[in-house]
Amino acid sequence: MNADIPLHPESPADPTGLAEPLLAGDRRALARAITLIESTRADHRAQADALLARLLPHAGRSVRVGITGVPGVGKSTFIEAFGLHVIDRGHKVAVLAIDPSSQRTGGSILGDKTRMEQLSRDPAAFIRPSPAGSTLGGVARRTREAMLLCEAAGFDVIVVETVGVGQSETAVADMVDLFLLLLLPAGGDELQGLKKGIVELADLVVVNKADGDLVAQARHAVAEYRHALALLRPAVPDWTVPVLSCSALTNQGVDGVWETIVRFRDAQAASGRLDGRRADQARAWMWNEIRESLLAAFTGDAAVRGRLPEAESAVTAGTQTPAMAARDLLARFRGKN
Ligand SMILES: Nc1nc2c(ncn2[C@@H]2O[C@H](COP(=O)(O)OP(=O)(O)OP(=O)(O)O)[C@@H](O)[C@H]2O)c(=O)[nH]1
Ligand SMILES: [Mg+2]
Repeated sequence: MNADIPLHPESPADPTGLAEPLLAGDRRALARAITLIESTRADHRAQADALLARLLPHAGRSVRVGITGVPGVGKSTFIEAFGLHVIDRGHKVAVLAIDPSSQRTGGSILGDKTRMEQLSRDPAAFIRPSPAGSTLGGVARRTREAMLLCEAAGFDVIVVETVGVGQSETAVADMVDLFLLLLLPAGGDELQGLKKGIVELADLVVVNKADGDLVAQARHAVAEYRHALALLRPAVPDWTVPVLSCSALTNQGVDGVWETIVRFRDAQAASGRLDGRRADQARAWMWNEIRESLLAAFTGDAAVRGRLPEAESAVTAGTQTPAMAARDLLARFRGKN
């Protein structure tokens, strides 16, 4: 069942002492373990890798749900209502966030901790803000690893949140079992400020704020999106993307969202597509790591760095083709490796 197969089947001893309490469900140990994997220090990285190798056999047993939607759609309010509902059904919920726009990170942590007040106080919940980071790849890696740690700590529903205006939603869709798009009770992608292509990533669409004066508008939006989605080729075979409505404020319809997630997840598990999707994600993650590491080594290489400004100006001046400049730089890099 676990597609995230450890690369080192013989787990080395746990140098951090965090593995045992974390496996016992200690949230403080989990928080410290996540801090460790977020660290960029080389000695921390080695400890984090050892810890992950030790914990990987215990990861994977969760429902991984990605949630996106434009600012103000009600993601935090929805996750609070959804999380409490799911806890009520006997589950443990971890909420992680991906937000590479670091200037927003600080604010969104504090905002969410207060907006998800009841959830953050629940012992069956764990809320972790987005790690700071300059590259989306780096942020995504740490969020993936945090997800594995949460699973090892016994959290069996993982929610990964992102704002639906950048590139981060693809990164989230690439790490979850189900991707949920939260919409406002209004029509049109442009109207909602959604990036083109984001609707295509969704396994489930939910129109939020279907309450009060907005009920009729929400019904209209549901019909419109059902129609629009019927014209798209389904991303997952045998799955027509459902368009539901709910009110995160009154809780109405939140149970239906969870039921649909369970239905999707059960069908995917039964057909073997869940394992297939996770295996594909694990493979893609490995290649991302390779690309990022190679690029970091390349740009950090002294011989390359010394030559880069010259190469760039030759290319921009048109005196050398980009392909030739790249080959020359790569040859310098390889000469050292
Ligand atoms: N009427 C109504 N208002 C809602 C509902 N859900 C959220 N809101 C309100 O919408 C506003 C934004 O909600 P948030 O949960 O902060 O939205 P968000 O998507 O997390 O926003 P960002 O964190 O800025 O991306 C708040 O004032 C909420 O009270 C809902 O179901 N019905
Ligand atoms: Mg929010």
